[in-house]
Order: sequence, then C-alpha cells, then structure tokens
Amino acid sequence: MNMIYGNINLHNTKLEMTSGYASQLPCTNLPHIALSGRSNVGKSSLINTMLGRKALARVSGEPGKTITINYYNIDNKLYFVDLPGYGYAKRSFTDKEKWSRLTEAYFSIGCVNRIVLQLVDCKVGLTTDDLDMLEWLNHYDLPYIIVATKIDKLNKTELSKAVSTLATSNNIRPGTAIHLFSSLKGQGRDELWHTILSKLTAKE
Ligand SMILES: Nc1nc2c(ncn2[C@@H]2O[C@H](COP(=O)(O)OP(=O)(O)OP(=O)(O)O)[C@@H](O)[C@H]2O)c(=O)[nH]1
Ligand SMILES: [Mg+2]
Repeated sequence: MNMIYGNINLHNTKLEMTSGYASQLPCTNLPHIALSGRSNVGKSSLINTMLGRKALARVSGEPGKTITINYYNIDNKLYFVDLPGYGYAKRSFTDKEKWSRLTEAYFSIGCVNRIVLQLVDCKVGLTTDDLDMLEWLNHYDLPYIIVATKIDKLNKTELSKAVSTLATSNNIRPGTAIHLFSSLKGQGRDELWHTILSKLTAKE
C-alpha cells in the first residue's frame, strides 16, 4: 500500500485534537480536508483507508454517538477533519442543536483553506439531510467534491445507475467531481489522494 503521496508521508499521522465546543475550533495554518455526511456513511472508515491505518479514526458501532470534530494531522501538511454525522434518527433534540451549532461554527471559520468531501452512500442515495447539507454548501459557496461510499455493496449496473443519478442531481453543483470509494476493498484511494493534492496545489 502506498504510504507516500507527493511530499506527504502517511507514517506521520496523529489525532491532534477533538473538539465538542463551537468556541474551541482552531484557525489552523494547514489546509483542511473536511469529511461531511450522514452518520454511518463511512467518514471515519474513509479516513482510516486514506491513511493506510486500521483504526486511527474510530469507526462507530453506535452511529451518531459523539458530537465532536476530530482533527487528524497528516505529516504537518494538512488535516483530515472528521465532522459529526447527521441524520441519525434517534438523536435527541438537544443533540441535534449541538450538531447544528458545532457544524455551523466549523464552516464559518473563514481563515482556512478547505476542501469538503461530501460523502453519499451509493446504495442509499441522496437523503433529505444530504440535500439540506448540499444546499448549505452551495449557498455558502464552499468547494466540495462528492465521494460515493461503500461501492462494494453494488454490482456494476446498480453502481452506474447510482452514479448517473448523482451526476444529474440538481442539488450538486455542476461540474463537481464524483469519486467512487470502498473502504472495505480500498478502492478509490489513490484517485482520491490525487484529486486532493491537485486541488490543494491549485489553491496555493
Ligand atoms: N461494506 C462497506 N461497509 C463500510 C464501508 N465503509 C464503512 N463501512 C461500514 O459502515 C459503518 C459506519 O462506518 P463509519 O466509518 O463509522 O461511518 P461514519 O460516517 O464515521 O459514522 P459516524 O461517526 O456515526 O458519523 C461501519 O460498520 C463500517 O464498517 C465500505 O466501504 N463498505
Ligand atoms: Mg465517524
């Protein structure tokens, strides 16, 4: 497995900070790759797969349990920012409020170079909550790419149907890249690294 991408050495990664309070969110010098998506869509698993680690990011047995933002420092070059998932039906009203406050605070930090990976479960497709999130990203003009997760769950025909539904969605900004990913199989890892690095270089 490749552990060096560009000048980034994936052997040098750590969970640097966990934050549950809007007032605690840092303004960092390093760019952010922010993971957004439903609870259970595969955000933490994707981080582990991208980093070539089994369990650096905690994969939840209990979805939506903790509402925190986790900052993974990647070789002092960038952060993967694991955002709390949304759409977890059993979450209390108070927890939903906490989710909104924390997420809005995170996205309103203007001082950071940020790319959002908006994850969509390819088998589930776009949920109402995903549509709300996309509307929000579009409204605030935040750059994002779409990552269709858990592609191992669909056969070829099902997958191409799912992808064309995403590609033609009115809620996704025209021209947005759609990446296919499976943490289970490690599919899409090199391609996603390639896209992330070229987007960051383009923004420098
Ligand atoms: N088949 C399959 N299962 C996956 C894949 N990625 C994640 N999963 C499973 O989906 C479940 C949720 O994965 P997580 O990575 O914890 O999802 P999350 O988006 O971080 O969820 P929250 O932290 O609750 O927001 C776990 O049981 C994973 O094993 C994948 O590529 N294929
Ligand atoms: Mg998670």
